[in-house]
Amino acid sequence: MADQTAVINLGEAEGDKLSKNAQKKAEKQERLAAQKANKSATNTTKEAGRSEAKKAVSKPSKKLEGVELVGITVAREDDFSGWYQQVLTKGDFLDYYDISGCYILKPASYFIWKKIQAWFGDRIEKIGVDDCAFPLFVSEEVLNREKAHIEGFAAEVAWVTHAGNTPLEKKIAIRPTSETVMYPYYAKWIRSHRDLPLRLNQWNSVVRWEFKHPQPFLRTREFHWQEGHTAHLKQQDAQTEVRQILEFYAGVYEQLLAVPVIRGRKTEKEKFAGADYTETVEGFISTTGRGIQGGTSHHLGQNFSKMFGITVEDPSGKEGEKKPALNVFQNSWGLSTRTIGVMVMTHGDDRGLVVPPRVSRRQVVIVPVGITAKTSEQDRTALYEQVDALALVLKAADIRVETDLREGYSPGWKFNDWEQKGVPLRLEFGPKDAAAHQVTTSRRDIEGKGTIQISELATGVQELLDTIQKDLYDRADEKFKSHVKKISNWDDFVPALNSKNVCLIPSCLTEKCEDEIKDLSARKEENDDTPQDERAPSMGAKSLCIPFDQPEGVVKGETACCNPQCRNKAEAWCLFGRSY
Ligand code: 87F
Repeated sequence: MADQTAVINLGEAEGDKLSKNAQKKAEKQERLAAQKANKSATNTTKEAGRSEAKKAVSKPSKKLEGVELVGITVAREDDFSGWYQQVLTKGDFLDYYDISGCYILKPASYFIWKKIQAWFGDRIEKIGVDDCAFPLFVSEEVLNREKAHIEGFAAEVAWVTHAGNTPLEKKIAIRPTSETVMYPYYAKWIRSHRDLPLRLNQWNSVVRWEFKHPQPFLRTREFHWQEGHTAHLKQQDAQTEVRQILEFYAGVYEQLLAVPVIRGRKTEKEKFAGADYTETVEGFISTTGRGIQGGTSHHLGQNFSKMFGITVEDPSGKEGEKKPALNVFQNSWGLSTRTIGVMVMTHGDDRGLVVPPRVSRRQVVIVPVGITAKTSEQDRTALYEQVDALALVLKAADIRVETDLREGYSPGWKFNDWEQKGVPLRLEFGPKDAAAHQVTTSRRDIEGKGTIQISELATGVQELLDTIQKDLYDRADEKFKSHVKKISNWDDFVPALNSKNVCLIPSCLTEKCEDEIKDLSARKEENDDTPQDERAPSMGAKSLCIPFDQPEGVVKGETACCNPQCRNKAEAWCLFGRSY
């Protein structure tokens, strides 16, 4: 058995001291984070045990009191990364793993990924994209065929070097992305223009051995995503698809996750090096004031088809006429489980997760209330039966409902438990509700309670879920919009960043200018040992995108570039910000 275990080495980083240090640091930070998360989980149990014991002494009661649930112990605004860790672990989305940068996606968060798969998968299928599965491994020789583009990424490639104790004749890479895995077969399969378009997608996981501080969902060494790779005869068809896919990505964020995004094009500096251009959806994390890339759709032009020899004969050639072969036009596009992290950071609060109804494993939980020591066994059973009946009505209407009839936990404990898990709507049902033919409602996203008549249960609940979905989006959208500052005067730029904004500035869009802006907006006095997330408030700003939706005010060849060191004229408004 042991002999069949593969050994994985870190490729290019082997001799790279700097990377090793960075890796050590990242791993130390990760260990601390995991320890912190584990400690708070252990404390929860301990404290719960203590308070349970206290209760038993001070208030003897026939009814078994539930253990006290210890909520999120740090405020979102005080310690955002501590808050994020607790919200994920206590909300049952994720657990830490003994390999730094790798995490377990528990059913509640994986359910969201499945919803994204269904929504996006349905749409790409309709436009003619098919799913498939290519191998996880790629030989060194094939990986290096993409040398120019892989160069910047080489240090992140993980390698398998052994089978058990036996060194492999040739080390094998684990895919960091599948261009090099797939494109040799595109060259083999595409023989004629009649084989086009070829449009394939994979739902898989890839490995990138990052040295930066890992963060669940946002930056992980293995991550789940979809990667689409298409080949077209006509450039225009490829370019149309790039935008179509981008719009689907925006739909995943906006319609499913209730997260607003800005659509735009990456600058030359920030685009994928193998692409002619990259389109992107960009999100915003309000607590840190940082932008976050949400998903990218690349037009690869003929860059890869030239490298991999993906050609067809020119269909415009007449009988017998020999025209030179045409290189196909290609796209690639990817969306990952980072989506879930952005969703959590957007909606979560000091009580825990807040999950939008459209993606929540449980949309509604019904908790029986008003049962006291005096309640007869018969009345209690009757109430529980009514609760079950309410659930059946909702299930019949395709609402994902659960009843919480657990014994030994008080209603208050159950409320907190479901709130921590982010269930969007709680229904309470007690003798008083029964008498009034109603249920009491409590939305996860706002304070206060309401009621729905039982005669209108299914429609009333569905309407409320739709309202919650919409309100979550509207609130996040308003927040994002209020943190996008249009700035033409450089002196206002860094103060705006420091006030947790992202900034639209007139920009010449050159790489040199971006480098200068990054430099000028970074505070350098910080000591380098500070963990990355604490250093973030002082990091330099990057360009996030050139929004498609351009405000008025930049006149090409007239308006000055915002960078004080730059003499160029502005090309467009470009969104800059500190970012993830
Ligand atoms: C890390 C290691 C090796 C990103 C990497 O965006 C290679 C790469 O090619 C690499 N990190 N990239 C760029 C990925 C481009 C592209 N691939 C298909 C996508 C979407 C899906």
